[in-house]
Amino acid sequence: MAINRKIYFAGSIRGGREDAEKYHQIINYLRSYGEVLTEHVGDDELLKQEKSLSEKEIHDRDMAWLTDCEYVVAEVTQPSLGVGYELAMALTMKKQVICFFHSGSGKRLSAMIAGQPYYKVKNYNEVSEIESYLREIF
Ligand code: 6IA
Repeated sequence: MAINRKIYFAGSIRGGREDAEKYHQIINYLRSYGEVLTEHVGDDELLKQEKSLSEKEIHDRDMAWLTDCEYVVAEVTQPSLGVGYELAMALTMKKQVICFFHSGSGKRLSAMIAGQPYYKVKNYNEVSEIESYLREIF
């Protein structure tokens, strides 16, 4: 197993935290496959520490991590401007991108993500399904 694989996890923060527990679980699965650079996205306690950073510091640090990573894994059910921005940057940077969408959410994924074949979008009903998707990918 390549322990030094760097994974950038993206999930909604100011877009809404309804799915935060799912992010937490996905990050736990991802830890088996590499170093997750953005653990705070699934951890409200860690996020509180971000309050000491300016908006620019958050943006610049996240962009440095995005540049540094090999894989971007995004949970895209809760629409988020930040996640959309990260996905667009990841495409420009030619990162490997995997998106997870909760099909039982009653939401519809933006056509700008669903219609871009570069993004491998996987639909799931239970978060536990993501574990087997990740096993196939890594
Ligand atoms: O637009 P959003 O806030 O929903 O954007 C979420 C995405 O942008 C996540 O995938 C993060 O990688 C990134 N992001 C946005 N805000 C932050 C943040 N602090 N810390 C780290 N990454 C962020 C936000 C303020 C905090 C004090 C609650």
